[in-house]
This record gives sequence, structure tokens and C-alpha cells, in this order.
Amino acid sequence: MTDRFDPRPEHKFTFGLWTVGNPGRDAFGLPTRAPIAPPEIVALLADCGAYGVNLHDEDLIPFGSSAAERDRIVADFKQALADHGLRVPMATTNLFTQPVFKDGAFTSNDPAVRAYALQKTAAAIELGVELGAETYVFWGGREGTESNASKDHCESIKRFREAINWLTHYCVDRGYDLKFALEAKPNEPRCDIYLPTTGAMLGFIATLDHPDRVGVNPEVAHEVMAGLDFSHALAQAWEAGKLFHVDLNDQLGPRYDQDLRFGSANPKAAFWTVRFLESCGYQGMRHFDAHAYRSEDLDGVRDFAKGCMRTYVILKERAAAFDADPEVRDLLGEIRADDGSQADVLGVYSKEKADLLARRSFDVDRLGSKGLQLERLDQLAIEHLLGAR
Ligand code: GLT
Ligand code: MN
Ligand code: MN
Repeated sequence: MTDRFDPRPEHKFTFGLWTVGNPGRDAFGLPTRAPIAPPEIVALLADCGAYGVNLHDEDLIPFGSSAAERDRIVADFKQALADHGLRVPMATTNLFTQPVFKDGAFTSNDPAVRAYALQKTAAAIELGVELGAETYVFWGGREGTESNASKDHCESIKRFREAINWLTHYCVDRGYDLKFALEAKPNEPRCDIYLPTTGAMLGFIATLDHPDRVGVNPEVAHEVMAGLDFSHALAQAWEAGKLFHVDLNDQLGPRYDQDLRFGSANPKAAFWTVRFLESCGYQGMRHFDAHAYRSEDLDGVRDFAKGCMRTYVILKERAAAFDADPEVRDLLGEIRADDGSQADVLGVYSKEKADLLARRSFDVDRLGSKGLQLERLDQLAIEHLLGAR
């Protein structure tokens, strides 16, 4: 069955090899699905209506492969991309699976580990560029601590900065027009990870050698783990000109990272997310960093991938209907109205404005007692979300 909610390449939906390829292993159980070879993942995603596929170096090229094996694997993968019309818009480095990174990569206390992490990332950047990626993600899952005695935290931030600077200089040197997108997560696999939120990443970016080349990759689950509102994180990143990529999934509250099917846990939050992405002018990829339940076989993985995309398309339609609803428009017009009465003191500071403001009186009782109709507005959103309008 096909309908108007079916995903199409122009929606710019992407998945990581590690997402649909997730074999269902968890902390307590063995894999429940057979691994899917990367060219088969390409075929599956194309069949489901995706635009592209993203990867870590090790998702495609098993750790320890020889140069000849690497070249053969990359050639086969490129053939699959060409056969199925899929792109690789984003690439990243696995700096977390191998034991060498057990106490961090760029922030390890051991200079040999830090240097090796740079070497591995430079090689993975070469792979990403070869595959045509325009965005390079950094998720520092191991950059943190179990025991706070182990690292000097200020030194860790300096080391992380030094590594990102090293790598933007590397790209400039090689003439690569690759945007870096930093992905925050508050905890897991470390007890606590450095730069734990999108907001923290934005502060950090301002301290880099090439801040223009570096933005963020906010992930739904990771902000929810920190107890935050994802659409607010998106908006702050967008307003700063730093929304280079987005990881869509879902998460049931602050617990271990669940990476659930997009919109499956908190459809209302997903509604605000889609509404924001579709109205702000974001032109980038809608990447799903999620995986199917352990209960699923290959058909279930397909259902999962289609489900992420269909939910996005449905919410896009619901959000547009909400914003076009005359009742919503009238109400928002009232709620957000500015009668211009304070224009002489608001806006850019001046000494004259400060003097004027000091003499102004406000009816704070009236301002404080006025009903704002937010219940009515929110119920309208719920009714659109539930398909009742
Ligand atoms: C890992 C992590 C994700 C990151 C990926 C990129 S790997 O699955 O949990 O959130 O986006 O390194
Ligand atoms: Mn996650
Ligand atoms: Mn992610």
C-alpha cells in the first residue's frame, strides 16, 4: 500500500549503517539479528524511500582491514550507492568501540591514544571525502570520566579543542570543504561525558580556530536524557547558524540511551521538532539515529525504517495544518501581539532609554492576572496531532 505519507528521496531522510544494521545486541543479550552487509543496507534503504546513508569508518571497513581489503570494500559500496541512487551525506569516526579508547580518545591522558585518535579520524575523513560526505560528525562518547579523580577537566576541554582545531586545520590544508558537527550526550557509555548538551557545544565552538567550519548535531534522545526540550536545543543551534545536522529518534525520559523509532515515545515533542525543522528554513539532512526493537527480524527493521520516515511526513502535514488553522492563527495573533507601546525603551540599549525606563510605571497586577489562553492553544495542537481537526 502506498499513500501520501510514503517517504521520498526529496524529503532528505538518511540513516546510519549502524542504525538499520543494528543487530539487536544489548547490555544483557546477544544479537538477535544477523548482520546485514553494507551494500544490502543501501538496497534496503533505497527501497524504503531514503535519500542517503551515513557511516562510521568501522561500519564499512572492519577494524584492522588491510589497505587492499579497504579499497575492495569501498569499491563494492560505491557500486551499491550508484546502483540504488543513494548518497553518503555524513561520515564519522568510531572512537569508542576499540579497547584503546576505554578512557577517551581526544581527551585520553595518554598522548599515544590522543595521537592515534587523530590518525584514525584523519583516515576516516579521507574515507568520508572519497564517498562525497559534506558533514563530519564528532560524537565523543568516551570523552568523559568514571572517576572524577582521573582527569583534569580543564585539561580535557583543552585537549578536545586541540583535537578539533588539528582536524579543521587538516581539512583546510587538504582543501576539503567539510563541515564538522559536534554531537552532545550527557552520559553513557561514560558515567558523565564532557560538553554534555548542545548548548555546551555551542559555547565550546566559539573558542575554536575555525568556528565557521564547526556546528552541532543535536540528537533527540540525548537532550531528553538531560531532561531538556529538544525543540529548544534545535532553535538555539539554528539561531546561532550552527544547525549543521540533526539526529532524530525518541527516548522515554532520562535513562540509558534508547534510540527509539522517531516519534514513538513522545509524539507531541516530535510534533514540535518537525514543526520547527520545517518552518525555520533548515535545508539539511533529516537523519534517523535509531534502531529497531530487539524483537525484530529483517522485515521488522524495514517496518522500523519506514516508520521513522512516515511519522516525520505525517507530523509535517499535521504541523502545517496546525499553523494554517484560522483559529490557531487568530489566537497566536492575539497571544504574540505587540502594541508597540514599549518600543521607546526596548531593543538596543541607550542611556536615553534607560532614563525613560526608570520613570515608567507598569500595572503589574493587570499584567500578572491576565489569562494567556495557552490551554486553548495547546489543546488545538493536541487536536491537530490526534487528527481531530
Ligand atoms: C552512536 C551514538 C550516536 C552517534 C553515532 C555517531 S554512534 O550510536 O549513540 O548517537 O550519533 O558517532
Ligand atoms: Mn542516541
Ligand atoms: Mn546520534
